[in-house]
Amino acid sequence: MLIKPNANGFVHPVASEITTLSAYQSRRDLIRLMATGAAGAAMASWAGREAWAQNWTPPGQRTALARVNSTVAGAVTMEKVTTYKDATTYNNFYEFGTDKADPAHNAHTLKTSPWSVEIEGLVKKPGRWALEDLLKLSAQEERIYRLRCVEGWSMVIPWVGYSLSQLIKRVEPLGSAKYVEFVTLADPKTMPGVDSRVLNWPYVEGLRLDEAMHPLTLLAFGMYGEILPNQNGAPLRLVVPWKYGFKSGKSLVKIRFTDKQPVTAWNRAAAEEYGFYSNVNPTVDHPRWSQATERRIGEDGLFARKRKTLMFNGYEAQVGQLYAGMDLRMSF
Ligand SMILES: Nc1nc2c(c(=O)[nH]1)N[C@H]1C(S)=C(S)[C@@H](COP(=O)(O)O)O[C@H]1N2
Ligand SMILES: [Mo]
Repeated sequence: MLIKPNANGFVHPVASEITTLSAYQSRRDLIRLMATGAAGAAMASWAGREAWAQNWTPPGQRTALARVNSTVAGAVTMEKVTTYKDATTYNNFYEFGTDKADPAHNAHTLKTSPWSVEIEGLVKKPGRWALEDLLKLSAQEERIYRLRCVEGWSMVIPWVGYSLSQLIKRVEPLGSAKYVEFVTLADPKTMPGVDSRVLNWPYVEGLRLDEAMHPLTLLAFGMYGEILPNQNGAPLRLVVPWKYGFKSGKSLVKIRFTDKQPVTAWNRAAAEEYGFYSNVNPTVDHPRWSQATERRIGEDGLFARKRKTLMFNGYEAQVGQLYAGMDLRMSF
């Protein structure tokens, strides 16, 4: 998220460590639990490889086992995937600092096990879910989504997870439930950024129930065939590909079903700048900068050609009807 007005002032990330092999090995038990779907199986077999995280293999060059296996329309884009290094060293995760390189440097302190997610509010089956049970709830699949930040940059990332709708169906929302609120971890002991007043912690996001139920809305546990690195929102996060990146809350601890539109952290911080919907929309500018174009991370040079931003980040065919009849200038 951009606080300073210089939207296009791109700063190259400092080269910094990615999740180390030993940190990864200590989380092996989780990988085993993830080995439920085809993508999960691919993960387990990649586990022994030294260079597991350095290179993500494009679908066309994979073994049958590691084939992209998405059943959801629009879940695979044919664009060049962002390098693992860029995707794990250029992050927004303000709980670990506001600089793009901060999360990769600081997020090693995040304790992702044990972990649980509380389901509460207007549902028939509220309760606490252990991460292990969430991992087993549905087969995981790989989905290659564009992620477009409100700041004007984008990436293409192969996520691993399943549609959030699988979980929502299981907990049975009441007829009165209209919205879903997502609360993320705010632990001052492990998250140095929670001391700062840049946001009101915890970081909260929200979706309308039909948006949360849309098959493209992903509950992600991994990326690049691996468990999520801490800086990308371990052990589980949301990925809502047709909305600006900040709608995709990281390190979720609570999912609450409500009848009122949730007040989200960014909405609370600057309501004129960050609306509830925050659908990617090249025709509605942020009050301080244009949203018509974007810079793809990895293609950057100081004078890099900009890409045109697509309506709903390119997912209009899949999600456009969710907003039929709405004034997207008012409901931004
Ligand atoms: N808890 C939490 N979730 C968050 C954020 C954050 O600061 N805290 N930043 C958001 C923003 S602005 C973006 S663009 C994406 C970035 O995800 P990535 O670092 O995996 O690319 O995470 C989103 N989720
Ligand atoms: Mo963002």
